[in-house]
Amino acid sequence: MSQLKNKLLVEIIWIVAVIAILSWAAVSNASYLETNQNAISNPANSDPVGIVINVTGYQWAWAFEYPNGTITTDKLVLEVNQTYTLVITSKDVIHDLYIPQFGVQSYAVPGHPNQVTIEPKKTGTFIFECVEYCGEYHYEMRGTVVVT
Ligand SMILES: [Cu+2]
Repeated sequence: MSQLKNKLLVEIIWIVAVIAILSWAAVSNASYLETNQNAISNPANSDPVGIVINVTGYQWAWAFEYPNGTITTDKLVLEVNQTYTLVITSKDVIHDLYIPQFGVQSYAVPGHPNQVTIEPKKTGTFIFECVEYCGEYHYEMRGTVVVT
């Protein structure tokens, strides 16, 4: 009988511990994304919001074109508290832009632009990378997002 009680106690401790750990992970993840950056996915046919940056993936780099015509490769420069729409496409094969600290992941598909709206809430240097295997030098498709 007491062995059964012990098993029940262990079972209850396990259930409570798992719920506590998962709750902590969910809350800390949500607040991390909330306090760091803010990203909203936009359907490609909706109007872009804020400053438009054309993002082109190609084998094997990313090009970011700003409204004044400046193009940077492998570095995305943004201002804090400014709204941007990234219009993401590809010159060749399918790529996938991933900016983990912005909660952004979007395919770059030739002839089919995807839009993501972001508003950096914090200054700093973050990373981006391609997360769709796109050929021999796929691993070179990474760089930094600099928020000033
Ligand atoms: Cu790629």
